[in-house]
Amino acid sequence: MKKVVWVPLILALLPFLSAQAELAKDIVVYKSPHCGCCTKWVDYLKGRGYRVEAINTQDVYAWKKKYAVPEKIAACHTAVIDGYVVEGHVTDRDIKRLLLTRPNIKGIAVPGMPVGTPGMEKGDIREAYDVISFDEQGRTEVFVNRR
Ligand SMILES: [Cu+2]
Repeated sequence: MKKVVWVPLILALLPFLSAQAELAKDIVVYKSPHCGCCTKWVDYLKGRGYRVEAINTQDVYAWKKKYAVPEKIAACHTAVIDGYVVEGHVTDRDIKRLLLTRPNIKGIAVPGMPVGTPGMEKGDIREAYDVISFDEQGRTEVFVNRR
């Protein structure tokens, strides 16, 4: 069977798998000490059971460079979990999707700061956005779209 067939199957099973699979919960977040939305995202993760080590830095771009986050999709904070880079206001759901499917990529990013993402709440407003995956060479692809 072609590999591609398995992807929808895995995604369909995601809610059941995530109840059982031991997904990583330790996450390191690099952020500016002055970034309010970053702190809100950290609180969101803690609320979802993640053990967060938040590291304040004056030079977030040094960490983005270290973790190969392409400039064009860079956001505010950069996080590392289970060998993957998570850039910006990514949801718990998409972190789980990443850790369960384990694609051959460097990480995922939510570029910009879409309103309605965790840490960017504004009433009931939900902006549509794409979660972008990137590899070590800076190649990007749509990981999933959120509408
Ligand atoms: Cu932000």
